[in-house]
Amino acid sequence: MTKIVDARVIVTCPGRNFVTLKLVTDDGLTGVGDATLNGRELAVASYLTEHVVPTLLGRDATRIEDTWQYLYKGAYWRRGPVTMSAIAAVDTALWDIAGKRAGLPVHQLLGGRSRDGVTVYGHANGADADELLTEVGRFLDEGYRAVRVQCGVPGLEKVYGVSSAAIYEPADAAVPSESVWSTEAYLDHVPEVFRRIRAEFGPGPKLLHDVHHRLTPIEAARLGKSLEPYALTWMEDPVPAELQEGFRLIRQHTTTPVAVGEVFNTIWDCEQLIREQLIDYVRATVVHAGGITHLRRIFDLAALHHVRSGSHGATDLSPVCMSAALQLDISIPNFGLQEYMPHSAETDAVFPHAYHYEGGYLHPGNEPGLGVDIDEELAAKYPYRPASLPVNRLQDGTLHSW
Ligand code: GCO
Ligand code: MG
Repeated sequence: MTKIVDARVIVTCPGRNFVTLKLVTDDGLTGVGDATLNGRELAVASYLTEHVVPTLLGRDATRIEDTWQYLYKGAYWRRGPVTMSAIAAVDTALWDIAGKRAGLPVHQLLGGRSRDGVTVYGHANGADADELLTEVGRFLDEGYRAVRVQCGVPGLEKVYGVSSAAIYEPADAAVPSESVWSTEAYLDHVPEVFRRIRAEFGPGPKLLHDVHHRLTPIEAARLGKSLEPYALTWMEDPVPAELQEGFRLIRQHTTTPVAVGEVFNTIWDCEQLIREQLIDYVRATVVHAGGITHLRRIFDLAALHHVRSGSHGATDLSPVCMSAALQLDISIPNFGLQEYMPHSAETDAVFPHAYHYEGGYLHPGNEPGLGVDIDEELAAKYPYRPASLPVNRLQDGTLHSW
């Protein structure tokens, strides 16, 4: 038995907000877990501080599964992003400790490497197709094999995923900023953008596109069909996914592969999607889907149904989450792709990590545990700043999905 003797919840804002749990054991090991929920950070911090930390002190740090069950079943109120991010932070920190105790990287505890490196996709975006083409070219020159492509739409001032900032940051204001959306303008524009990209770069690069939950199933079916000639690797979040059977309609109409899952918190959010083979990639993440223990369960179910992983890896997930995701990515049999948006230099300094990018791949490194830490002294220099995700309205003012 190795007791947890300290548990600290660290909120820091090195350019953007992150919540991190750090556990300390009586034999002097430490473990970290990401608990960041973009725009709702303090809810998870408080859930951890007020309700979870008191139950952790004195617990056996080697009982990872039991602790997961204790926090999930013990709360009585199951699921939801706040609960599952808090559980994820504890679970991730315990895996980190387990790896350090064994002197092995966590992927060795998960069965070892199934591949040499983790193929990642980068984000190319442009205000118009010309700018976008230059960006796609830049990513391919940097060795990326897969690129997510987002383009401005004529007539719309702001579009999800399109920004001139070096570090993409949608949580841009304390009170949500607003943008205006037109499905008609979007559906009219996107196929031409992909036609130009394929014409310029040929069939080689994997191309992805994020719809960000903005369409209905029949609209998504139309988009998927119109993109078939350009052989996308995936069309992401075509519709909001609360109604899992809504994906059947998309499936009946198009062979464009579908990816979904960045807002999922448990296996129950995608059980039908996976079981009925309504999707091709499940994009749940360590931090929002209950940690390494639960995400592994989701990926194992997915493997039975020809669904591959495609984990979310936006900059609002900390390097702690990325380190944990890479341990899974490198080890599971049904890995697909990993999203990768480099963090700012300030963030990287607060979270020193072993993973590194090379030629289209991320490599988790071979440090014992997750291979990441938080510099608490440096973190303390960046106090929390309120920041919210934007909202989106139709042209008549109706609130739409962002
Ligand atoms: C992605 C995502 C993100 C989210 C963000 C919300 O595919 O990378 O859609 O950009 O919008 O993580 O906090
Ligand atoms: Mg997305």
